[in-house]
Amino acid sequence: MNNLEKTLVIIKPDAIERNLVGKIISKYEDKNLKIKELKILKASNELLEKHYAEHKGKSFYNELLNYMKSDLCIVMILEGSNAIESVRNINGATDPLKALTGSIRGDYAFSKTKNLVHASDSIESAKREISIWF
Ligand code: 3AN
Repeated sequence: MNNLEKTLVIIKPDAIERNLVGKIISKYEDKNLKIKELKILKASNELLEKHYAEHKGKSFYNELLNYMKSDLCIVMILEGSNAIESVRNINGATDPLKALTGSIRGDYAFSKTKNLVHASDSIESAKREISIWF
């Protein structure tokens, strides 16, 4: 397979609360991405501080961490051809107003913080994030 990559995906608490988990996972499976690992957990502050280290000090950082640790997250490693870009396209832009219809955020998100999913944005981030969560 061309450019076989692994990426880390987090299905965030708002997606679980809104019963969107099945729809979200189907979108990845429909694009031939395979689930290699999957778990559900309530993330600790320490884990989230590592994961979101690049956003420390930004205006939305505290709100983001408080939200992410407020309830369960599902975290997965997906593998497939060009998985990193493929999953980012399926997720859509961070801002739900800019996310294209057909993407997860374009179809279902209304908030920049509670935006349903996270996915690694590069090979380096994927390696780093996988080592943090698994
Ligand atoms: P993405 O998840 O699209 O890669 P990042 O990595 O830039 O976005 O931001 C990490 C998370 O921080 C986003 N998923 C979102 O929940 C939150 N976030 C980013 N920018 C903002 C913002 N301007 N206001 C509120 N929350 C934000």
